[in-house]
Amino acid sequence: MSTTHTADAHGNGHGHGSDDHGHDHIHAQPTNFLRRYVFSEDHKVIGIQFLFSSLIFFVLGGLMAMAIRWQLAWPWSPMPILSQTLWANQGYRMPPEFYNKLFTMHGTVMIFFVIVPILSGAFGNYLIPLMIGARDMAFPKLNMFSYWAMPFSFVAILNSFVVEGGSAEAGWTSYPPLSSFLQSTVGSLSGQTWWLVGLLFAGISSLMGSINYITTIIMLRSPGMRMFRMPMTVWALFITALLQAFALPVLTSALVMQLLDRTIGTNFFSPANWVVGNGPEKVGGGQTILWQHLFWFYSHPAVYIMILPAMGMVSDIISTFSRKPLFGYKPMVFATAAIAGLGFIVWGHHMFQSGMNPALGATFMLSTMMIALPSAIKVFNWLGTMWGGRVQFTTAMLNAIAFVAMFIIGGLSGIFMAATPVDMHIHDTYFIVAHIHYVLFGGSTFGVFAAIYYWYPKMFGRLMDERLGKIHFLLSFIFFNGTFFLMHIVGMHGHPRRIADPLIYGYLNNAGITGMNKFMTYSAFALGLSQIIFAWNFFYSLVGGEKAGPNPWKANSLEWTTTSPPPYYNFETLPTVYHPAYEFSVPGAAADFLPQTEPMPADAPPLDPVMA
Ligand code: HEM
Ligand SMILES: [Cu+2]
Repeated sequence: MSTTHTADAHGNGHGHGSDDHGHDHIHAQPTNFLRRYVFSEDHKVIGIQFLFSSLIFFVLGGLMAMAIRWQLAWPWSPMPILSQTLWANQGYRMPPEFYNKLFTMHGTVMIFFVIVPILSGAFGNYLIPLMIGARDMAFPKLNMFSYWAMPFSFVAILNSFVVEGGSAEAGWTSYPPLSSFLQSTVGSLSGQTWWLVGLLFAGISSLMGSINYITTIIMLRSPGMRMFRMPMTVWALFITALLQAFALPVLTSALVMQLLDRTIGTNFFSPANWVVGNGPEKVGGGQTILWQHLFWFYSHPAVYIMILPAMGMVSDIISTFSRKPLFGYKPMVFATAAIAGLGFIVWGHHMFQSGMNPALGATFMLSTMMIALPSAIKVFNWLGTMWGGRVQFTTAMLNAIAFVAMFIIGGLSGIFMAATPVDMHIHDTYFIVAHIHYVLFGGSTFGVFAAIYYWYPKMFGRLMDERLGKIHFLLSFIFFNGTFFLMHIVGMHGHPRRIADPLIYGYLNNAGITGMNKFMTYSAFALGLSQIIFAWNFFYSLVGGEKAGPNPWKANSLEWTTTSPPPYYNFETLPTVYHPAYEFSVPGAAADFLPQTEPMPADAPPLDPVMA
């Protein structure tokens, strides 16, 4: 790393500084509106573009969830708005295949258009250069393309709703033959093709992003920012980018293969001698199970793509608001890497029921259960960080604590599913839906809320309202559990997942299922409505929030050493880093925190070797 980090920033950033080293010169900020806010190459603007796009899709996915819940509580009764506009000539009743579209698109949107882009796209872009002391990503143009690949996928996914036959309805996992035979379902007309195209573009976007993150973190750290001084957020985003880069090509190939099966008549996933409907006999020769292997080889690692960044961000938030160093920083890094590594060899646990060799099933069971170890390390380290700390219950902290608590529940139900004999019983029931949501909503989504409340002042220069934030948190937490906890129980009773009308099963009529379904639906509506408080707080604070100043939470990492929002070039001079980001309550320090840019006081005890 160069010594030119003292290159002076020319006032408003015009002109080039003493730029003998690529990453340290300051480009002039474009003055043209389009180049500045639309086709921007600034990682911060791109991060915020991802943030807004994902929040819009969050609303869309949430509305679909409400429709799903309505149907489950009052099967076939008319739904507000939808029945009047779409099904007037069908007796105002939702057609059953529409239910299939709902859960398919709800899952697809929430995973590929909300959680992945918000964690990696929004926070990855926004935070990585700021936290490692860089002026931008390594490849700003590529970064711009990574955002602008998304509108193609937005168009493809939204368009799938209006094409003949409507959107895909083979589930977000899109198993053949439902997905690959044009005649198999209504939604397997062009809706499924649009689904594949949408995912392809989302994948291209992710891949460009991850190349940028990996290169940036390896190449552009500011002087003194050793790898083991990086905040956990950066570590988690780094490891996630590696996961993306290794796993995504496999999904991309599988998507292309399914696209070819559907369009030019290849037979990668079509077995021999199949007849669908009145169609001709399929020539076939392919394997439907092959799709499952390829899909889960990506999508199991992808579940960590959907939670590791949140784990990283929550680690930093918990340390800041406990005013204590993160307990066991290095073990935390290694646990993250271990989870990612193990994540690659366990995909078969999604296929226990596909008729695999029991020896293979046992292997996948054991390797899956091993993930409990690094996960437990993380949980204990979060608890250890809070233990004995002077905990400040800010909104961000409350959401972070909820993340930990809900991740514990989601992790425990994961162990049930990992055990092949138990999975026989709960496979494809609401137990699975409970698990998904404890991890993805209770975990990742509360992590996202924590991150938004925490970094909002950095992004927009103003604080969100804490009182509204706490009300939003409390209502979300209560109604989240009201919505999803009972799903474990109805699942144990055998309530199938992905079924529009559970009451066609006699055994479910007698088990109190209807009452529980109604309770969950009321909670879900309340959960959805609670988000209005969040939306209000978010938008109102943009103009009316209290001014934040550079470091409202008195945190140590580099992004807090620059203004809020940061200038175009991030830092006046590239910061020099002297220690990890967790030096809270250092004996001898003037304040209870010590920014990474300030050397340790002379009389401070040496850093704990596990920490340094
Ligand atoms: C108000 C919030 C939400 C509610 C009420 C809700 C409700 C539901 C329900 C009832 C199902 C099961 C559909 C069925 O099996 O027939 C489902 C499936 C699913 N949800 Fe959600 N959900 C919510 C938020 C989320 C979030 C935030 C995520 C991810 C970040 C998510 C991801 C999924 C996934 C992946 C599935 C599986 C879809 C499938 O089986 O193909 N959901 N949701
Ligand atoms: Cu998995």
